[in-house]
Amino acid sequence: MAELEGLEFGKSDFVLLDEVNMEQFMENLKLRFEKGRIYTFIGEVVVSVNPYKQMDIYGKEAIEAYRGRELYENPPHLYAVADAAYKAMKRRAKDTCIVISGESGAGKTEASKYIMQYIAAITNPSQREEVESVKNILLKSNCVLEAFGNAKTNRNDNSSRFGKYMDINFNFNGDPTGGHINNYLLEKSRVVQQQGGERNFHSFYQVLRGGSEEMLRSLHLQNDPVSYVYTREGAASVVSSPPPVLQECHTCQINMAVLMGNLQFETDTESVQVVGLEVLGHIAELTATEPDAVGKSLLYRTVATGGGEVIEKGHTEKEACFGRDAFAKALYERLFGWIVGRINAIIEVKDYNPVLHGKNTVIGVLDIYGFEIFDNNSFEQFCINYCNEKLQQLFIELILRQEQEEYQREGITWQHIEYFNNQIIVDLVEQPHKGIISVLDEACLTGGQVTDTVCLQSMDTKLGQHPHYSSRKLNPSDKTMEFHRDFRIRHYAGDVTYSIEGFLDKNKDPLFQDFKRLMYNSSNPVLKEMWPDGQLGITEVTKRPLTAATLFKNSIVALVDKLGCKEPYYVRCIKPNEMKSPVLFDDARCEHQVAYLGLLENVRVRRAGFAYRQPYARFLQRYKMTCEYTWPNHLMETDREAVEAIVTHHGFQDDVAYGHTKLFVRTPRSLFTLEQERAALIPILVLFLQKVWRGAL
Ligand code: AD9
Ligand code: MG
Repeated sequence: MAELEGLEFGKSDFVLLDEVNMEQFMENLKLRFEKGRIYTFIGEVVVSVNPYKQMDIYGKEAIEAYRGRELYENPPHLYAVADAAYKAMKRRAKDTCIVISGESGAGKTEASKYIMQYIAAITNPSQREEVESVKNILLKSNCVLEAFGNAKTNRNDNSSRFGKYMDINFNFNGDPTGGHINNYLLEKSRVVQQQGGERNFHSFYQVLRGGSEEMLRSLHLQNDPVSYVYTREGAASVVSSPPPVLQECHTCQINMAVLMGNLQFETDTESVQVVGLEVLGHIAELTATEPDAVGKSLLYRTVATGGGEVIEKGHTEKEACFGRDAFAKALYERLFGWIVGRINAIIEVKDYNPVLHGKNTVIGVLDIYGFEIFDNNSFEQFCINYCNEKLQQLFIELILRQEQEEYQREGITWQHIEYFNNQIIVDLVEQPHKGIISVLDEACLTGGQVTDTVCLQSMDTKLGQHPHYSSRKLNPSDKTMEFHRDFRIRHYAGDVTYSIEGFLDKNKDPLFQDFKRLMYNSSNPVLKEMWPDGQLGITEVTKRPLTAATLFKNSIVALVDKLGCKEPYYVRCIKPNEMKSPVLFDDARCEHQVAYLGLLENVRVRRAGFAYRQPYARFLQRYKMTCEYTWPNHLMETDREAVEAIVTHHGFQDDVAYGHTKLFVRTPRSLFTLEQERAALIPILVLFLQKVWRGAL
């Protein structure tokens, strides 16, 4: 446990609190924040409070101080966790992961960048060129992904609007050999619409404001976001620290094609027409297609009749607008996926031969959108909050439940610690046939007649009794039924009311095949590559694609499985206030986060628990040289007795418990003493053995 700082900075590990209760926890957290100590341990977990100002704690000196050290040798820091994850990976050939959680604006993305920088700084001491280049790409990919995937929201000027999980692969030397990025659910609805005070993705403004005149001219763009419907909303708001201007790249071409929000439609007596043929021409040029073809895909859709006949059906004005927006969103989403794919293709580990190169180990870093409660919460918040429920469940599973179960299994006296298990909410969302996603999917499959409101009624019928679900009660004679448009989930982090409007459309996420075909037929090879499904003829498109919610659920289940088989390290981020102020500690807001993150329970489990455990035989093998009763062999009946002899010999018998098969050590310090002694003895032992070999003894 870290005790290296003076007490005027508070306790650097919550485990050291005199009493574990909310009052003391908050007092300590606040004191440390006010003293500029933004990190505090709970054992190996780091609790971080967003300082909202630049801190001078991430430089080269800090990196050196944490490099290769034990967790409790230095004050709490992200670097300590990063180093612990790295050491476990290198010394014990374990795959590890660092899970960074907390609500929007709590500092997850910044933390993930510092962790990546630390890992980059401590690896490859011999500066091998190919390793340096992998590191470079891993670090720089952040900047590109943030440009395309982050946006200003009302909570955070640089909010991640996608989830990111990055695996870094290491060779037996502990040097990075490559990596892989998984991205989760980009909030593409932002491309066409933003809430008041928010902006579209950074990339748009970077190109419009930062693109050279020549580039903008070639893209038929003006350097003013107010000129475009899709960027108008956020054009006025200035972000305090503008992200770096994007380099000119051919993706801008595609990027800008989504500025087709400026295309409008009008209905004359006969049919719907595109207003602004000039814009249409530009879009055709940018997407390397023909203006007529673009116009046609915007105004008509090809459908197969029951008899197998293929006909063209004209859109209504509303349908045309809907189709245009869906196309713009899909263009951007595919572009984003393509960029991630390109990065992966470059950083992917190639030609790795485990026989030649040893075991390939991995550190995963997860930075995924935090829990969100907005004034108006929609399908995206529903998905994001479900994801946070899943991650909380993993935390409970790994840190709270498994830990307690092991004590029970090993027969260690243990006072069970109560915590809220959010599995019930996870089930509410994802349970087959019964959960919300399943009801949504069913409604989407039923076809056109089912509206959002009808779907909500179906949810009420199925889930009305669930303790974490509520909605206005159904009453057919109730004239207010029409206004019955939202439902509420009692999440582990608080109650969120979701407006059902748009849920079905967003879940179905329809995109007319005509757009896909248009893009597949583009003479721009990059675009073509992004739209392979455009080659299907209309009669071949029979299978219903999976819905957005189901796709998301599947990806999150896979993510949790991936994390679950790694040794986890946690960073729990807290947002001190809503003002982005470096001096304000909003007690109520902070306490709420501490409560829902389960930090008090975490301290209790940790405090009652044991930091370290090892089977008797392994412990004995490693430390028998440190005790005269066990070296070179012991004469006791069991390994356990021999281990007891070592522990007593070193005087930390009060710091351990003896399980059925393992020794449990409460504080790492005891073990540290043993390790030091062992390290000091090894050279003497080597000398001794050399003499034996040489026959000198
Ligand atoms: V979201 O879920 O993506 O909306 P994050 O990722 O949790 O959110 P982020 O890391 O983007 O939050 O932090 C928000 C802002 O807080 C940053 O843009 C910084 O201005 C500020 N911040 C966060 N951490 C630090 C830090 N360690 N030092 C200085 C920080 N500023
Ligand atoms: Mg973020």
